[in-house]
Amino acid sequence: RAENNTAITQATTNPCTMASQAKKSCSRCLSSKASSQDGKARVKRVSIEGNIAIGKSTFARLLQSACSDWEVMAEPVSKWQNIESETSKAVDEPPQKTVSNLLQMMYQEPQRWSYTFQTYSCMSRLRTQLQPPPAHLLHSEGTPVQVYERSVYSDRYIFALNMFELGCINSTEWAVYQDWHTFLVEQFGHQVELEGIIYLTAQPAKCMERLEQRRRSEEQGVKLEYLEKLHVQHEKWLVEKSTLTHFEKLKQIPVLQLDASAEFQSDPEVQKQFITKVKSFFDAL
Ligand code: UDP
Ligand code: D5M
Ligand code: MG
Repeated sequence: RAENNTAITQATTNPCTMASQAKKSCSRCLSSKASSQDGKARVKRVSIEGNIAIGKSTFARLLQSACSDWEVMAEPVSKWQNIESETSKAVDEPPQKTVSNLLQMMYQEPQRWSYTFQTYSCMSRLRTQLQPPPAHLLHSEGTPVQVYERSVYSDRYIFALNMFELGCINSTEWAVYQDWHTFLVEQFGHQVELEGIIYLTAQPAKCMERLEQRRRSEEQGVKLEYLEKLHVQHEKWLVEKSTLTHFEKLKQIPVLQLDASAEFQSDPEVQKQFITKVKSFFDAL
């Protein structure tokens, strides 16, 4: 147990952004594609994947402000940090409210809480991926895209798999997890499919630097070794394609790899390059 615990706890000058300061589709985002009657089917779905603290949320905000045809759904970290439960001791007494922080519980006692965490994070990602696109995307004349910060796929093929390999999820939990994950993803079918993945890459040391800079209290014990393991999982899944996956279309999904080690948060030039690449990627999906 101690060993397992250690493993874990050890606006710019770009044309898109300028146009979107008024949150309109910029001319470069208006594609020649005719506005289909079935707007919902036309909205592309793309996830942003990458290691902890690589800059996914920062990148997501950049996309959100770059073009009104792009709608970003953030990862619900605050939900995992604030789980409300109610207990009543007697019928005539008001229920007592308790708030627990599942993210912290998982980092502090991974063998006890990793499986529970996976059930909750996957459920919240399913919920996010099942949300219908906002109306303005349905009526867009450009290339409307719904962008998610991570997905039900990274939950399984990055985190849950890693937890299993570290021994924080036992083989029974892993079998149960895989069974319900496959069942749910297959049941929801097209509704949770992705058309593309943006993979942000950087060396784990860079992620460590950013993680320390962010100072999220639950992650204070995270070690470089853990980020290195997650990095390998991402590479196996998205670059080498050697991860054994269970959904037919997952291996064929186009992946746009971007080098996130550059200071894209503050460098308008890098932002401009990123947006240009993302736009071409979205147009080609
Ligand atoms: N960050 C940075 N430069 C960048 C991108 C991000 O310094 O080019 C910082 C950001 O301000 C934050 C930390 O890196 O303090 C982690 O970023 P974020 O929360 O976006 O990462 P995520 O965990 O969502 O991938
Ligand atoms: O990810 C938010 C935080 O949540 C970070 O500490 C990783 C953790 N996380 C996210 N999904 C999972 C799963 N499925 N298992 C375990 N831990 C997870 P960030 O990269 O900071 O946006
Ligand atoms: Mg984030």
